[in-house]
Formats: sequence, C-alpha cells, structure tokens
Amino acid sequence: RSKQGFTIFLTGYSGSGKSTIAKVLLVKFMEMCDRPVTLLDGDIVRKNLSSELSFSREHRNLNITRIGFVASEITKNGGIALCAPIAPYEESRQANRELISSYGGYIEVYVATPLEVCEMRDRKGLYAKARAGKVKGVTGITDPYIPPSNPELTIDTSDITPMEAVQEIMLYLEEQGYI
Ligand code: GGZ
Repeated sequence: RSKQGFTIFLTGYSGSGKSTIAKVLLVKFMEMCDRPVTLLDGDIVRKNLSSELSFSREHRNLNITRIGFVASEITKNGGIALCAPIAPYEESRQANRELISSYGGYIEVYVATPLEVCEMRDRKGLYAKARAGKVKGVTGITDPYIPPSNPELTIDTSDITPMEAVQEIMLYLEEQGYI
C-alpha cells in the first residue's frame, strides 16, 4: 500500500532560509520517492497565482489559503507539497492545517531565524529598502509576524546549516511514518 500524501509548510521571515530548505527537500524527495513533489515557493506563487494581491493582512491571508488549497489537492492525491511563504498570520495557517490534515499529513515547520540574522543576510535588499522607507509594510520591520503556536518543528538557521535542517525534517518524517 502506498503511503499517504503530506504537506510541509515552512513559515518565517524573508531570508530565514525557507526557500533553501524547501529546495533541498525537493531534490531529496525526487530522488527517493515515486510520489510527485510540488514546490510552492512564496515568490513563485506571488508571481503566478497571487499577482494581483497586496501585502495587506487580508491579501496575505488570501495568498496563504490559496497555497493551502493547492497543497490540500496535492496531499489528497497522495503527493508531497512543499510550501515556503512568510505566512505571518495564525488564522490562515490554522485554516490550512485543518483543511490539509483532513486529507493527509500536515507538518508545519517554523523557520525561527531571528530578524537580525535575516536582515544581516538581506539577500534581496528588501530590509535595506524597508529601513530607507522605500518599501512599506515589510514583515518584521513595519508589519507583524505572529509565531506559530504549535509547530511540528522549529528550526533556527543561525545555529545550523540548511543541510542539517533538512536532516531534522527527514528524521521527523521517518519517525512519523510519512516516508
Ligand atoms: C514581506 C515582501 C514584501 C513585504 C515584497 N513584506 O524574500 P522574497 O521577498 O523574495 O520573498 C518575499 C515575498 C513574500 O511573499 P509571501 O507570499 O511569502 O508573503 S505572505 O506569506 O505574507 O503572503 C519578499 C517579497 O515577497 N516581499 N514586499 N511588504 N515580503
């Protein structure tokens, strides 16, 4: 009997390491499983599925529940969905958790890299622009991030490498019987 589908939902600040972890997971799963694997990365979804949305609370929640719907369909059909948006609000994360866990596994990974570390990295120059007042409503600077209340895993990438983070996630999935 083939195993059930599942969703790994990575949430955290821009620059926290969500995408890097998700991309390593994608390669791992493609190598080891015969199940289809889909990556729903924050910037890709913003470009292709949510291009008309702003960064207001309402629109961020709508963006997150769209990602959740797609992930729930993938999970329902026995696939693996990897999601990597900021997802700063509990209400849309909770809605996704309820929807997706009715079809298969839901693993919320809080990528808890502190803002100072994300800002120091500033790979896309977003925080510099926010500090200069060129971009308004940037998460962590002038917009909130509400930490998840009950994540399955919490990972801080200032302590460990993306590879080690992936090892931790893989170990959890094995323990829980997802892989
Ligand atoms: C946060 C922003 C903003 C604002 C643009 N706040 O690291 P990035 O640059 O490439 O990816 C981030 C992405 C965040 O979109 P999400 O869909 O993940 O956010 S949410 O879950 O809240 O809907 C960031 C960029 O968009 N970006 N403006 N104001 N991030």
